[in-house]
Amino acid sequence: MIKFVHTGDIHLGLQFNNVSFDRETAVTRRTELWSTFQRVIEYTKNNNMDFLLIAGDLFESKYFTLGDMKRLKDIFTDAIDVNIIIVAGNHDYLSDNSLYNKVEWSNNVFIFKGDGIQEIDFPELNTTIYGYSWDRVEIKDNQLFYDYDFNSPRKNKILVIHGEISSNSNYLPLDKQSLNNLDLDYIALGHIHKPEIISNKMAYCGSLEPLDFGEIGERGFIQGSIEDNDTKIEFVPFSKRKFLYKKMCIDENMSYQDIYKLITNVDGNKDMDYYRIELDGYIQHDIDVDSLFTSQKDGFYYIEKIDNTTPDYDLDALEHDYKDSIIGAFIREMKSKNLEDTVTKKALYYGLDALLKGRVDL
Ligand SMILES: [Mn+2]
Repeated sequence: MIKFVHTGDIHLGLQFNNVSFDRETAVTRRTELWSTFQRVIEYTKNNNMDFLLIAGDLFESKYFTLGDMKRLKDIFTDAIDVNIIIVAGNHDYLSDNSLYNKVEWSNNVFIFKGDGIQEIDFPELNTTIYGYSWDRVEIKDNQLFYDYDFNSPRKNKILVIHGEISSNSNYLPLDKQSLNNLDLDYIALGHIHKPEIISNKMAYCGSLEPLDFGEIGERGFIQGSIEDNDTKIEFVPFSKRKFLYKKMCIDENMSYQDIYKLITNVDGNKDMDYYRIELDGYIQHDIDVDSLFTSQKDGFYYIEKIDNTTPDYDLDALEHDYKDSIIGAFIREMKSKNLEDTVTKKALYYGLDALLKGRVDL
């Protein structure tokens, strides 16, 4: 039997410029990518894994330094009994001056290089690993499988590749049926950041740590074993933090304190996770949504807001205060229609927003 961990899309070095993080949160997140990756290495050592499969986008070439690469080398050297298999993806593709070529790797590290699919043989483990490394930033046309024979005599056969299961993609389009038809025991896929077990012989590991609010929910790696051509795989949640998106519906009967408690009582791990909370519905017009969120800061590791509320006006008071102006006339006109109708009510509120504040938020 052989045992493996399949990871990828780690994006070491990422700057988090595209996320609404402040500098400190971004710097912390960068260090967490490293520490979680190091935890994976410890995991493979402690669980006597034969292979660590890294299916591309191990690092961000744009931000990675030679110092970072040496650090990676030392981490791998530390796991000398684990065979570490690396294919490059679109973010760490192998150009001539790739940092992958600038360090002396320990002999447990195998990086796929060269044109097309290559194979690395592990006779003592009765295993052949096939792989393909990107050598450019986009690959639209996939000719890789047309004339390649996966004909190794070894019992266990694995393919590691970074690409997108799709008929039309700039990121190495892969055809699920063609992959299924290959005579392989496991296909370790990278590129899609959402983990997905496609079959008992094929999976996307997903990102190891989620990278932004586009990556909601559990992240981790795939762990598997192959024995007599019987492949077993499972997803292992492993990320330090999660990104969560929570939508909360409120109404004009709720006080500041009611809404405050609703946010405070959100489920999940508030000390650890990144929360994006959306407020929807009518809100008493004198409740300050910014304050509702800033006052939560102590209770959350990270919280940000999406404010989709509509201020609820005291129509009678407004009508009285503005009885001689266009605002009073507007309220009277709209009241003569059916305010139970949500469209009419919205029209009234947008109109009041425009008249009273000189703005409309749509
Ligand atoms: Mn990626």
